[in-house]
Amino acid sequence: MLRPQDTSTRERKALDGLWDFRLDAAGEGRSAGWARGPLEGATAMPVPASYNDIPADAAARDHVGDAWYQTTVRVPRGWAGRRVVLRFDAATHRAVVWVGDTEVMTHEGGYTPFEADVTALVTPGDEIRVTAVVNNELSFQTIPPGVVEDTPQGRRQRYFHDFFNYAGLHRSVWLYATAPEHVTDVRVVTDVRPQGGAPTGVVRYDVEHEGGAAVRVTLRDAAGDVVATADGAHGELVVPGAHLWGPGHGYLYEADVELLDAEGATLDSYLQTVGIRTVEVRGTQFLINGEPFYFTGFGKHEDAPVRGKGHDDAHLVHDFALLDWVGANSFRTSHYPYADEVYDYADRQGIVVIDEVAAVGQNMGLGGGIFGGQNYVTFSPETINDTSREVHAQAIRELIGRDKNHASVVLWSIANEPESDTDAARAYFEPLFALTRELDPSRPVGFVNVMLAPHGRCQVSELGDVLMLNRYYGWYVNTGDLAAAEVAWRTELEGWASEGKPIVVTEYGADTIAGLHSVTPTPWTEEYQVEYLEMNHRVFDSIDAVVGEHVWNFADFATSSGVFRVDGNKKGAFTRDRRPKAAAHALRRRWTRDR
Ligand code: GCB
Repeated sequence: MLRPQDTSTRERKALDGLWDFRLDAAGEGRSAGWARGPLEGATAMPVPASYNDIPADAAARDHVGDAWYQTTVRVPRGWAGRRVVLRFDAATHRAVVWVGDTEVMTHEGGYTPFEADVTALVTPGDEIRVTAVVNNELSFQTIPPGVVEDTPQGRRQRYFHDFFNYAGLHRSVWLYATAPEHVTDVRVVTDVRPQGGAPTGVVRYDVEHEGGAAVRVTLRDAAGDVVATADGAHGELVVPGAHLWGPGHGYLYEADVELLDAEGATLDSYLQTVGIRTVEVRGTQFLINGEPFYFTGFGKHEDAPVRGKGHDDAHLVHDFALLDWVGANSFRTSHYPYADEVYDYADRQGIVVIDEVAAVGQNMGLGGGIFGGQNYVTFSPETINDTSREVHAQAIRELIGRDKNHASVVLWSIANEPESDTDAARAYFEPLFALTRELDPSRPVGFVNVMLAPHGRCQVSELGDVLMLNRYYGWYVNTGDLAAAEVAWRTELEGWASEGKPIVVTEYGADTIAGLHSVTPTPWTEEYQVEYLEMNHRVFDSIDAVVGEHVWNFADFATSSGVFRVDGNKKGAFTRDRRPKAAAHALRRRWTRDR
């Protein structure tokens, strides 16, 4: 799906700011027609933000069900004769949207955009009322899964993943205008042909559009100079002496995708950034531009005090500054697709991204232990079933549809820690791997394996191009005994290395309360976190197939309540307010030693 843009033919207007807001715990608003007029009894709610932590009220924080958002916006007068689109960058986890009294769209899935052509419902120069009902309930047929339980005290949402179920309008809402004849999709896939000293870059493109206009694509370099042009909806742009996009080197070209009328006048212009690079798995190596790449960095979360999962450019730029400070070259969008702005900035900064779909918590063995899912079977007709898989497939389609053109994205992760040691898991995942490869043959694909399905037991890993492993030797097992942890971890990892695929350790970490200290190896102290990481690094450095280390987590983050968590998960190298723990300094020493 294309982004709202300001170009010579497109205009956009953000609907961000304070919206009217009302919780609907009783679920009466839909039948009572709350969208048909101004929301009664509404309070103010900022967009973008999670609503949970804004009102200082447990009823909002722990709300289960519908939440109503409403605003009015004036459609610019200059948009007469234009196609007008209403777009939500995300609504967690699903929404129905009305313009005036008319329902215009519904969407399932909390982390990808959706939009509707509302031209027929608006008059340029007039105001419209936009209402969205956003629902946060998770079931076995949602991604991620959960269960809503009816209790004497009310409805309670249980879920099997380790981050707070923040909800609401987490990202921007837009009204935008295009010409009636317009570009509907663009795909670019790049290649590099070595040629003497300077490589030749190749940008293959496919343009989809409405109407019969001619397509022209003009590629400009970062200085704005035209370096290649091509005509037709499908084609190739060849760039001799190309500046390659690479880790730490976010060089971007820009493709102006134009629709031209018979006289050659521009009907539509969509600007697509292009980083020319290649990604390849060869043996146990992960190659970017033909060079072995070693991932250093973190699994992250979209998580901050007050805003919850609401996107914020200040947090974005600051987090990337800290990634640079600590020497990280990459991160994983654990455990869901992040805001578009994050990938744009990663492209610009040359930060490498493992892009993950929101399939987390599909594991009742694990969820059972920590989150109370012990009465469920993971994959069964009553739990995660064919319908769930279709929802999962659609989430993969939307992830790739949205992110396929980002140079920073080098690897798709189609699940985090699902059950993977059963025939049912294998049957569930096989078609999803096939789908991902069909949708994007240009990138490797994998899923993140859990400790409960160690080497020799996992039935899904062989479907992936890269092995992604989350392991907590020295934390959840061998707690406090790093010597025993080191032996056990090395033994397991050597087993995985025998598979002949690159291994990225996508999680290793130890909860740490900033300011807690000890002279002996004591879990939860800053010293223990450092020693734990050092032990892991000794193991990684002794195994060639390990091509990456992503510490869990970049920063402390909010979770549901539980005896395992002290005001959230504390495995951050940084605190939730982004102050470094001793571990951050230790990582910095390791990751910047060659700078
Ligand atoms: C994991 C999960 C992650 C948790 C983490 C932990 O394996 O992938 O979501 O937060 O462990 O800290 O337990």
